[in-house]
Amino acid sequence: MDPANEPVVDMLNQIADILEITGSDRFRPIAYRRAARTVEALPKPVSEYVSDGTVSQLSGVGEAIAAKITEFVKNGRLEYLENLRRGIPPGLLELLKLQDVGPKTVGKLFAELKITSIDELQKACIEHRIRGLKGFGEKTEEKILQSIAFYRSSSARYLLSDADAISEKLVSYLKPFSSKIEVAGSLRRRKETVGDIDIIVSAADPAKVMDAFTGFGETDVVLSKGETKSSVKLKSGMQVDLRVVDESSYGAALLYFTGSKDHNVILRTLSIDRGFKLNEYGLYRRKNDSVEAGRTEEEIYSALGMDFIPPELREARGEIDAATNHRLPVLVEPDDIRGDIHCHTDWSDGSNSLEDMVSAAERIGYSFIGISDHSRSVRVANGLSEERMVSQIERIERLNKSGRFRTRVLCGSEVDILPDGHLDYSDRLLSRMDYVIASIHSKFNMEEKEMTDRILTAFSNDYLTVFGHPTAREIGKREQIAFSKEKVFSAAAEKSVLLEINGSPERLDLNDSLIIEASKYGCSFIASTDSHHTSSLSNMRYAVSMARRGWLEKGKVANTLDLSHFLGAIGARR
Ligand code: DGT
Ligand code: CA
Ligand code: CA
Ligand code: ZN
Repeated sequence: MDPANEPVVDMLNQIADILEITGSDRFRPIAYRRAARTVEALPKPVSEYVSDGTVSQLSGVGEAIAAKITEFVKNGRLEYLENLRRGIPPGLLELLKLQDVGPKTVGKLFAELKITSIDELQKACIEHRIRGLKGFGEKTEEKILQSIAFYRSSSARYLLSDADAISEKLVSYLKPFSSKIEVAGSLRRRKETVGDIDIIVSAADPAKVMDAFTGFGETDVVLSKGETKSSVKLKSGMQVDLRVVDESSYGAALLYFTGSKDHNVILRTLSIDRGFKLNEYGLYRRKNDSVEAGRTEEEIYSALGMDFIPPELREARGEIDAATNHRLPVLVEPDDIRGDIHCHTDWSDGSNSLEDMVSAAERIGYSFIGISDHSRSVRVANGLSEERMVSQIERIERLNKSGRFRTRVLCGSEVDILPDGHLDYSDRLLSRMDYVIASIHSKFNMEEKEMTDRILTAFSNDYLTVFGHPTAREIGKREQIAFSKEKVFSAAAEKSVLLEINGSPERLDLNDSLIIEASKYGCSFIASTDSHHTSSLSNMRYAVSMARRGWLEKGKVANTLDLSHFLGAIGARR
């Protein structure tokens, strides 16, 4: 989605949510959601359609909704929505953030039990008052309690991509005041979610940096302001800590505040064993307190007899031993990636045409791009019937023959793994594709044994190339599906099914710890973006971050191969 359209999409969906909660109308919520989907898929900011007066001609956007979009774009607010919001208790909208709790459920909980907040809902579950409602049972109470626990454990953290966006803005804003500046903390380690942002700066005039920092346009509250450390809370709710340090201590501070805490603890102990003392100011000889190192991280690691440890590995998972024995992996890098084979186009639920997608891939410099639209069962995503799939295959063959693009177009599909484990297309059709990504998009709640069988059945299809977003989790929204890691990962290794590292910011699936686990079974991986828009092709960096946190070298990531070897690698599976 064009980022400028996000507030408009949220606004339309929120109107639909409130209308559905109050149950005042059956059809208007559907209309608002349809309009939201249209705006989501627009190739440019909706404000441009407002300016040239074409907004009411967009599909699913009638005069009434067009007027609301126009008011919202012009004023940044919408009177109608504000009235709707005033008409319900504010806590009801937060209830919607719980997994498996939709507007109809919220409406019912409010109408029948007067529940207006997560706390009240929790209490009602514990007191078994939910099971008395029509259509609800003991199971529902358990599930709601789980959703509440999950929501509370994840809501205080932010997506890596959101933290990236704001920190990049902040760093370039502070750069003119700094001689050195870098992001530290979990964000520098590329952790999948970030609690707060940490920034380290050296500057000729520290007071000036601090003033600039606390005056940043997106600051909501200044939590503290000092000579060496300040903290602010941004309008998005995110907290940022800024530390100004002397250049002679810059490396030591960066090392300390990059963490992780567990990594630091081991480093400090090891420093003591070697006759040093390590803190955020430097590495000192214990016998006379003289400075051994501090300007750069490299210098400190090297004084301790270690190779430089990439931030993504600093999680106390054996990296310190590996660095001491000069056995750190040579991690895969963004530049190693030669292509992306998980991309959707407007043939299914993507926003851009096939040709636009290919030309965006060509601009990145990829040698190949794979088109993998949804299969027929995914109706909400406009999945391709077998006939449409055949015409897409033929279209791609013609496109390759035409020589219009230097980037080779591969034709695949993201095929649903149906509840019984069968794939959503006939083998005859699958045999005509360059590759097949098989993913789960339905019945996420199966018990572990049933889900494991479902996946293993899918793996028994020889056309399957990639297991897409293997755990199906969405960060903060949907938990991982349950399956036996041992059975699924060993089957993937045996049948040479590639495990996807999906770089879509809310998925990051597999994540670092599962990559490490799967590696123990000898699995190979493929990094991809699951792009629904040309602009999301750049999310490859998140897939690479997860791969790096998962200790992967380039040799374990299939799409670092050049085209002919890559074709060999996926063709070998036929
Ligand atoms: P987060 O913000 O929860 O995503 O995770 P971090 O790792 O960014 O943690 P944060 O912001 O609390 O602190 C940044 C780094 O500072 C942390 O990774 C290690 C270092 N640090 C903070 N407090 C301590 C501490 O008490 N002991 C040690 N050894 N290191 C600390
Ligand atoms: Ca942090
Ligand atoms: Ca912090
Ligand atoms: Zn998918």
